Amino acid sequence: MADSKKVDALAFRFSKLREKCIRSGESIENIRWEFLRDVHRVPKTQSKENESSFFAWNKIIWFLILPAIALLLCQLILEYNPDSKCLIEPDFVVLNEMARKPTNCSLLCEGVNEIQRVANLSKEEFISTYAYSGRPVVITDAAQNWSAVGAFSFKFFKRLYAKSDEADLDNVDEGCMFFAYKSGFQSLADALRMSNKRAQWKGKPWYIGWSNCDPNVRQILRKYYDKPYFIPHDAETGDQDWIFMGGPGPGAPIHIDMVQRPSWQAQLSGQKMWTLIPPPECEHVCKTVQVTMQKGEIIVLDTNQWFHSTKIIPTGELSITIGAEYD
Ligand SMILES: O=C(O)CCC(=O)C(=O)O
Ligand SMILES: [Fe+2]
Repeated sequence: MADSKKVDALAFRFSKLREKCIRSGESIENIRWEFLRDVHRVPKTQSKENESSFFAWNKIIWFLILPAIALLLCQLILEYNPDSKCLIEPDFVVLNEMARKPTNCSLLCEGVNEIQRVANLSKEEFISTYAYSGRPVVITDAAQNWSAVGAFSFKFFKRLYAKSDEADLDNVDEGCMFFAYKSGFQSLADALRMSNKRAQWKGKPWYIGWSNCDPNVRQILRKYYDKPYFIPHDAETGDQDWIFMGGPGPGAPIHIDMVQRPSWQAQLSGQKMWTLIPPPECEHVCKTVQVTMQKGEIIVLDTNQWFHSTKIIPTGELSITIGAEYD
């Protein structure tokens, strides 16, 4: 098998495993970023280089390859007995890191000291500078006129899914995802059933994310937003909407994704701070950058290349975002 095929096959198996573990309610919060930084640390002096890379390789073998074999074996067992549990909990930072293609640091992040905020972004400039380089950008005027700003709320989603006959909210088989983070909810249905008190941020804090799989819901959602104006006509946006919602405090913990394409995300309510960390192999030329998204702004970034985490800023409003991938 060619190398790229192997990577694709591995990526496919890991993404299946990820879905399976999300379905079985396993937590994906167990992040070992510090460990990964250690594995990839660029040696400071030439004399230590060989020694460091020797230890780094040992670490890679012990901490990445062996658990991966254990996970693959576990997956085989799960094929025959879906009720069994994995001995080793999958750590998606590590798994995605293993399947990731090496980054072109000068294209992605070299010289990026802060995330650019731009307005009136032409399609041409979007394509030449941001669309496929992975360089993050915030387009400040991109979602200002969408009716989703102001219309989307916890109640809006509760009513929307209650109305849809077809929405099978406990079913994630269609490639539909639900991220519970630390909320304790088992599914989107479970989250939408939370008490009014908790929904109004007077109970246990929560932050959730999901991708919508219901075509009726998709049709309604799209009445409230447009394809962002800077995305070229012939560039497709993915047919899955991703929604993230929750109150002040931690949002998504640090992770890297393994989705097909780069994505945009519009801030429709509240404010959210993003932290983007360059991949370890780019640490010597690239910096960690942060940006706080205001209502009506869109961020574009390649979540397959930047490690990222989010934090909701207290403003008195829930943070609500919608996003999609583009081609
Ligand atoms: O919006 C968030 O809190 C996280 C979003 C995210 O991880 C993503 O879009 O890849
Ligand atoms: Fe992500």
